[in-house]
Amino acid sequence: MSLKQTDSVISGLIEKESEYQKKTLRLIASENYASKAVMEATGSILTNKYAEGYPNKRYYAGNQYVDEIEILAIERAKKLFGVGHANVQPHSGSSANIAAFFAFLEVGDKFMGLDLAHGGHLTHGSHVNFSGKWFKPVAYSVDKETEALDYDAIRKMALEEKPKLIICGYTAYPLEINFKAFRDICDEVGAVMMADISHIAGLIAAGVYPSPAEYADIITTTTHKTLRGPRGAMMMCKEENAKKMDKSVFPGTQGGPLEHCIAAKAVCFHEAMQPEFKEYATQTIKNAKVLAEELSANGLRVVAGKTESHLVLLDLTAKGITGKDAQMSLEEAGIITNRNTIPFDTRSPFITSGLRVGTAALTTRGMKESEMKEIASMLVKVVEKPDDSELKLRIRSEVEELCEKFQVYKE
Ligand code: DSN
Repeated sequence: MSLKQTDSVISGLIEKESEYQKKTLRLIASENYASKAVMEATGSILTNKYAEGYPNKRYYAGNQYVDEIEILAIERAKKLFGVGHANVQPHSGSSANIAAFFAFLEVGDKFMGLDLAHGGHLTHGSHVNFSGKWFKPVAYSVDKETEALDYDAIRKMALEEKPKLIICGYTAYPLEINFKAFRDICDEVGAVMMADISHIAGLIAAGVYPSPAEYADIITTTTHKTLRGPRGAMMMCKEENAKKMDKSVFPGTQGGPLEHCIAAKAVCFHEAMQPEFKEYATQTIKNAKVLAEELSANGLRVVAGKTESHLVLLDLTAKGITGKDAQMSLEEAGIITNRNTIPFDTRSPFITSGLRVGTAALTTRGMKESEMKEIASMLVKVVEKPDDSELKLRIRSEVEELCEKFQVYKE
């Protein structure tokens, strides 16, 4: 029986969400639209299979085809990112980071990560997360003036603190990361270098953003952000760390792998090797640059003054509106964003002074520079008059018109 016949309530809600995704502008930097092929694999019969263990070393019988699929996913990941070893089983970015910690650290060990308010992730040492509860985090920050990473200051902190591991790779940092500088710091203090490339994985795969492959001891990433695959994650490392990393995923922190997601990851890696993917990634960065310039020209302060990636972080302080209120007003106008702390934010992570916007999903829809200009203008109008209901209604219909021209899933 179809979903509609079995459960018309869920089916109806999915239909509504589908319409909503079509008719709104998705500027959430961590979101994208997976291809129909990726979604077909995700929704396949592979969800029926238990496959604890690794290819050719399973704890269950009947994995002949599942092994072939997982091996393909691993080999494609290795080729795509130029790494010695890959593990495609982590269920999520947080799961991958938990496994990375347990591969290299003991509970209570000290590590360094970027402050959450400065663009780091919860799993990079937040006190409400396993990383801050079970380990000893020391947070580095961006420079107060430039709002960029200050590698000298990070080095100085590392020399003083002597962490066992240093994380680079962030969720709200718009500039390029100097992975070589992190390697040098890690070598000097004897720390493990962990790169969490969740946000920038697609840009790295396409060769339009620097890669940590030759420098990092361990790399974690989600597969659904700029990489445009299924919701999930993966880990990569040099061959010498392969056993340690694999053991930490299974049996260390996970049980049965989600083979339907692993098949979808394999499809996504195949797609990411195609020339069109490089075009998409190149355009994603071009679009973000135009968006940053236009927002800035329209009076919004762009954190760090620019972007070199897919995301732009905005400081709304001068506009007298919080990130939370801006996010809500924009949502009413059909522009979907997320509030975000800015470096040295005086507001809580629930309220925030900033807004994070990204261009990956818009670029997947086929939007280019001229649409970015249009969107920047709409966004600024709403931020300047968040309570103007008529304006929000007008913008919403402009948004729908624009979305109509850029269908994601053509029938
Ligand atoms: N929640 C993701 C993001 O939006 O950046 C990170 O896990």
